[in-house]
Amino acid sequence: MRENYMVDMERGCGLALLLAIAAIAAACASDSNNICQWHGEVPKMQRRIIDISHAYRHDLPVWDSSTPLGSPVHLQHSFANGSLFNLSELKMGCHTGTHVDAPSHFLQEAYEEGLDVNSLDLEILNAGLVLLVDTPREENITAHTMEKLNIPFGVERVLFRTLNSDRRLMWRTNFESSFSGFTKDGAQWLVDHTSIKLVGLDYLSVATYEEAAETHRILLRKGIILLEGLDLDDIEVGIYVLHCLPMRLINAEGSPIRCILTK
Ligand SMILES: *[C@@H]1O[C@H](CO)[C@@H](O)[C@H](O)[C@H]1NC(C)=O
Ligand SMILES: *[C@@H]1O[C@H](CO)[C@@H](O)[C@H](O)[C@H]1NC(C)=O
Ligand SMILES: CC(=O)N[C@H]1CO[C@H](CO)[C@@H](O)[C@@H]1O
Repeated sequence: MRENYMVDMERGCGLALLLAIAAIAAACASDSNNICQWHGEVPKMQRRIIDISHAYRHDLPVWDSSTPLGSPVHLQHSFANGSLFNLSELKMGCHTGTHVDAPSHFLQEAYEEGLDVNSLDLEILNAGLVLLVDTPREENITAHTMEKLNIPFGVERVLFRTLNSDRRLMWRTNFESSFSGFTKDGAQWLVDHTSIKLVGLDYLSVATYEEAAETHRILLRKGIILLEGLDLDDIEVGIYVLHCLPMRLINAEGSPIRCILTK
């Protein structure tokens, strides 16, 4: 089972709150005009966090490669080198592991317009409702599949869990080109019949290997944000709040991204 854990906001913020309350109390004590009227309860907030990002493990599969990732972190300065600190360099592809695609990944005009990862809309990536669905395992995500899934109009973010999760493809060291994803007609159907602005899938591409370029173009042309390489294991189908933050990489057509769900 995946590691689900509870975050007790009260505990994390306890010290900060105490300090704030002490400061308010001090201000109030010396306040003759009585501006300190706040007597509310300290709010309690408890929510479950589900991490849907893969760790950058050394055995993570890499697109079109039979060699897994290895370590992307390389020590440059260390105690062994007479330095007073350890300092590493990060070196990996922008589309490694759990990542996001920007329109400039497949569209020349988007590249020219500067539609890099830094231009992606955080309103869509962050703090919005998302629907997790299971796709029929016997087919790729075609127009027919999309029709069957019957995603209500108005839903803007959808994570599609496919056969890839059953096959545990993100846990294999070899790249597997027979992974499930959107076909061209599936992408076209999504663009024509839904209000979806963000699509997430459980392998390194939202589009099938064979139709990768054209399918990406159909989705990216409409400004749909594509999350790839998500870890959707052991999560109940349903509605969650999605929180994703890419790096602000200028000119990059993709970025590693940390995505979590809250319930
Ligand atoms: C710091 O560098 C030393 C080598 O000098 C190494 O053994 C150690 O693992 C490094 N620690 C971290 C956290 O990178
Ligand atoms: C999806 O398409 C790929 C080709 O890109 C194919 O290898 C795979 O078998 C298809 N999956 C299903 C479930 O039909
Ligand atoms: C001169 C020296 O000690 N070089 C080392 C600096 O640190 C790197 C990474 O730990 C080593 O590979 C070098 O041998």
